Amino acid sequence: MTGAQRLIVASNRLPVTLRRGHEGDWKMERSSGGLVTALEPVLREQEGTWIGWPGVGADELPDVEAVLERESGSLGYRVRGVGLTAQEEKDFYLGFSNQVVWPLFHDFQTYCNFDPTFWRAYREVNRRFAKVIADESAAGDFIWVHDYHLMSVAEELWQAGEGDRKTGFFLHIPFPPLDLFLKLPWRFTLLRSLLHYDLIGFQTGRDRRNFLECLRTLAPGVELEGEGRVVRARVGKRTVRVGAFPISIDFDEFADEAASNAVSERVARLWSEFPGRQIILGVDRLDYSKGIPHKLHGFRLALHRYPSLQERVSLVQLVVPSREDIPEYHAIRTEIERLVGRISGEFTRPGWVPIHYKYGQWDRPELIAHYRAARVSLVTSLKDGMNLVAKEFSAASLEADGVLILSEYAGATAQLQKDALLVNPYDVEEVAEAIHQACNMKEGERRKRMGRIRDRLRKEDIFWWVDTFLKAARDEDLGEWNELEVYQPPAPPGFFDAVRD
Ligand code: GDG
Repeated sequence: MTGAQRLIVASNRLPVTLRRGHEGDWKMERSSGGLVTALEPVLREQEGTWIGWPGVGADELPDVEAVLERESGSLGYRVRGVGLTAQEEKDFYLGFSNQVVWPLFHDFQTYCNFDPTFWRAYREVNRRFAKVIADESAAGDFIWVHDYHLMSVAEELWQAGEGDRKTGFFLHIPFPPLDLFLKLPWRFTLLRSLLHYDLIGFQTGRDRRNFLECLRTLAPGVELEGEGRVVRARVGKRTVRVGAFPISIDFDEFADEAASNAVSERVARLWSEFPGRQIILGVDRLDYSKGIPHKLHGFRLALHRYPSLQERVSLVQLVVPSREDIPEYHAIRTEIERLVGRISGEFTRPGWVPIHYKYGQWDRPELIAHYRAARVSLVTSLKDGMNLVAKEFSAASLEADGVLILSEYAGATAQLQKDALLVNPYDVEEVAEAIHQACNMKEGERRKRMGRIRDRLRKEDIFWWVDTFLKAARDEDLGEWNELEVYQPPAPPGFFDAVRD
């Protein structure tokens, strides 16, 4: 990006949340996380702005603007709020975003509620975001829009006569295959909306392939040019870049924190709670896409098939509350708790509990202590944009002796396929086998595999991700973007030779 260009970031949530205190004053909480850590320095350097919902109603926004303005000083970049009415929170956020796009894009078509009111609210809120962006930016600024809540913002900007901004969009969740995308009543409009961005970024080659397949089928005459990580799609007179950029974490920060005294003390405490036992760890938001019941079924089968695991390993499953107002999230919680009860009833003995299920939220040192104390991390997502938990566990595995069991449907699989133990979470026997293999893996092999995972993640961290995306937006020549890994489950060697003549 050249000197005069500024970076404007838009995401559903701002990195600061405001709540009214008892005396009617505004209390502000800053959220952390890899994305914020990576974007803040760029925003400071470019005198940029972050635009998003600060967690307040549309009617409260005028009050809040002054607080945000003040806060901008201490943050080193501007923050601008977009307010949502209670109805919009229902229809735009819980409705279209989380009961249409989220389930559909994670292949849960039967959980979708295609209510047209949700769609109208989505367009309206996207329009409002576009207005604030227009107000905050000038021609030539680069607008980086994040995630599935805001897919129509660039089109709204253009409709408002502000189409001279350069825009990029990054989808943090998967993009669905054609047959699923076709279920969406607003499929053409949404696809066209995305084409208003100059760069569309996905997590993996899988998502990019799905998107391009939708484009080829639904936008006749589209021409694709190039191969590899970033390609060009021409539709009529418009050319759009389409790329795959696997998001990551601040690896060094995680590793340093894992080595800190605060974390080391907690690790010692955890180990003393599980004397002589291996911890298998699950950390998931309570979401049907994370495959928590599948993980529990796999663990149960492993205990049955391999009795030597009993009393030797415990599954610690941390579940973080999420979207509690949506019925499917209640149902999945009930199912998980029923399964945990069943497995505990079947296997628990004096002095050993097979599953430690915890529902809540943990501060960062406690979370990192769990990562570091665990021998195995078990990720069984049924579909996942990336899955940062897998990367955080690996960064915290300081002695490089942890084993990562990873669902082949997590985006992280494309990068980590050689060294993680991959499972199809629908294959309960495969999950059980992987658990057995991980718990019995010799130290040398564990170190080799985890060492390579850590080397890779140290290089391809969150700062690499930001740089890569911004470079893909501005590079004239896309020639150097040739490499792209995709994951395809390999058939055993010679498997199809046995097909009859
Ligand atoms: C979406 C996509 C994609 C969780 N519990 C606690 C806590 N966490 C933090 C973890 C991790 C994050 O939340 C979860 O990230 P994931 O990537 O696993 O999953 P989603 O929330 O579904 O995120 C996903 C991601 O966006 C980024 O693009 O990878 O595929 O679905 O960072 O550490 N943090 C703390 N306490 C907790 O209790 N402190």
